[in-house]
Amino acid sequence: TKPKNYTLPVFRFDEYMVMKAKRVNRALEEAVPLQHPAKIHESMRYSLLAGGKRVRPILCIASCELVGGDESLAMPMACAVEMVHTMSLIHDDLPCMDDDDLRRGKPTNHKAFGEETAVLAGDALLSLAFEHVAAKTINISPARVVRAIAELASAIGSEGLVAGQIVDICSEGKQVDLSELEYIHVHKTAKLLEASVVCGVMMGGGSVSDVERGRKYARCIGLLFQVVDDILDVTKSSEELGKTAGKDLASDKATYPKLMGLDQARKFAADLVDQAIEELSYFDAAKAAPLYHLANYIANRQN
Ligand code: GRG
Repeated sequence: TKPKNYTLPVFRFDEYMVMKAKRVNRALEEAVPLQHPAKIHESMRYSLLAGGKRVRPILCIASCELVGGDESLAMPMACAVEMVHTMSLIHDDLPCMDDDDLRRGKPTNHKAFGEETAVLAGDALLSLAFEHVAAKTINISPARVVRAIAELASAIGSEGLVAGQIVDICSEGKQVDLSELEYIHVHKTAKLLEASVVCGVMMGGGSVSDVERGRKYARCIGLLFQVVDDILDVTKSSEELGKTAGKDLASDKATYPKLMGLDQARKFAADLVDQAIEELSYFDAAKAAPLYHLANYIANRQN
């Protein structure tokens, strides 16, 4: 039993995020040196080192620490999930996909380097992600590393991100119901967040049940991430327009607020946070603190 005057140690989440993001940025910088051929490496670095919240690598590290692993065990995998995330953004922005001009506050990769280079930079980052995990992970059994690599690969391919993207593309201009919307988001967004957590637990030496508990937590925050994105789209554009109905309530794109109403979408988000936090109750509270705060951070983020 705890002494009467016992209080949980204060966890400084903001400091944790800044510190982890700095270390991830340093590791990413080292992982992609500016070497020959300069054009492709400049293009890879341009998008990879362009900022971003680094939610996925920090989730990976926090999940490794959740089961008692040191940050260094998860760092190669943390870099890999950010490389995959960045390449998916580069390809998503291409003229043949979303045709976007801006990303992370800068011109998109194809605007800065041209389409051919942007496609290749994405391909090279995807390939480097797997090379990096396989070559740089030390002090972890090869069987564990192979399991994590399989987990990451399955989150990306035709049962993961690519599946979400193709269903999203095919649904353009059509009526999308809640179950199809959920399919798109689970695959486009939640799968990589799930792999970040699951691979982090694996790198930290977690048991099979630790992995499955981590997965349940990640599934909640993965969906939460997108519900919040949809809510932000509505509320932000409402603020910008000074109107009550935002851009996405008026546009054709299916979103949670559009399909279930803003209040219900907010309630859905709150339920997902509660569920995510519930999944952490089995773990040591101090070790689970970063993941607890990360769930709240995802729920309350403003961008
Ligand atoms: C993965 C092989 C492969 C191909 C790509 C284009 C594509 C297939 C998939 C699209 C995936 C996509 C762009 C999903 C959206 C994910 C998302 C919520 C992005 C925003 O993430 P944040 O807010 O962004 O974490 P920052 O910039 O902070 O990292």
